[in-house]
Amino acid sequence: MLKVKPERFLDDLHHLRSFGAAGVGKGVVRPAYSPPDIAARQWLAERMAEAGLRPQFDPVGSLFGLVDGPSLLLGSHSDSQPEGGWLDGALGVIAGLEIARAARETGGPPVSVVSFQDEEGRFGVTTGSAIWSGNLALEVADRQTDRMGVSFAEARAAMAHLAGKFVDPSQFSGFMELHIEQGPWLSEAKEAVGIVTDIVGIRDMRITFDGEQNHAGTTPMHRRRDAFQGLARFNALINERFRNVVSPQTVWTIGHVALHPDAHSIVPGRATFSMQWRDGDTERLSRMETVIRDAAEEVASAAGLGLSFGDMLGLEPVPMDARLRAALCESADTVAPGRWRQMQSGALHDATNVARLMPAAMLFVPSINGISHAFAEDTDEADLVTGLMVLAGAVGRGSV
Ligand code: HGY
Ligand code: MN
Ligand code: MN
Repeated sequence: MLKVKPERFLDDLHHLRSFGAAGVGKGVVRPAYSPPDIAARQWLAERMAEAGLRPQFDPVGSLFGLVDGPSLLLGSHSDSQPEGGWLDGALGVIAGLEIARAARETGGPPVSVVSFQDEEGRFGVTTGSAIWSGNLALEVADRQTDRMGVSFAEARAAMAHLAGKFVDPSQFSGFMELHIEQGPWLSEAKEAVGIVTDIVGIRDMRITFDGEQNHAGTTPMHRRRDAFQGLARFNALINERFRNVVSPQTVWTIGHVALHPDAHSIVPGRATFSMQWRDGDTERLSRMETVIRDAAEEVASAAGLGLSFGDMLGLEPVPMDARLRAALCESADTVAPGRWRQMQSGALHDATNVARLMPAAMLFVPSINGISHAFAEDTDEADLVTGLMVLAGAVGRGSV
């Protein structure tokens, strides 16, 4: 077993939270390319160098800490949601750093580390690793915009002074990512670890209804072309039509809505919103897309609204690599006997993209009350250390 140092790991994890610390509890606001995100990546690069790793930023700001020659890659991401917690992504990066450091100190196997950029999708879905893996073309990524209309190309320019070349993935023999579960199952069962069997797929696009902006006091109801009313009808229609398509695992979310001009006394002239859906079955994801496009077209035509769809971004469902998964299961059985399970991931992760390039696997630790993507996200420190130990055990087995 590699001799990792749990206190050093926890100290680094708490230090990383100081970049963008916000809200009550252990909240973080560190969206991709924000000043705290860039500062955190520069601090991580220093910690990597201190650990004897060679830091390298790629053209989109993903940060690698490399050893020379072939190695295993560990990591996750260090950007956060607009309101996030201290562990989503950060846990996997700092665990990777601690294991790479311990491996160098104690003559363990060669381990490199990565913190991918924009996993949280300010500009889409797992942007940095999607580009690195070839799942997303850089030109397509560059034209994506965030909620405020800033383009990916503009945002990544803020890291241009740090950027090097894309890292050659052929030097890595495999990728493992430790993450919080972000769901309730481990916490409810009082279990310590989940070994991921597969990660669901996702589709994500922006939809816009264009109506007629007008006075909210003088425009009779029958003359309005109210873009928000179009969105409301669309939402009711897809909820109704999905009934015959979805499974209990399927989820869909309209998480961002922008009304123009966004004022109490103006009939909205435009409604732009995010439409995201996730499932473990590609066929079902496609059937849902048909429902969405048909419903939007029907609503637009019935209400006299303009309609446009943005680029549809997506990732396919992926199974985790059997060999790496078996190493994680063996390690979990040693570190936390009787307190672990195998489970599907309903959240997306960089491992989905990296699986295109090399064998990839993941493990989870519990999220207290199943909460994340919120300031209240947290995990008992004993569980964080258990996750570190299980990952270190799998790396140290030699079979990976
Ligand atoms: O949205 C996701 O599943 C991930 O946390 N970015
Ligand atoms: Mn994450
Ligand atoms: Mn997340």
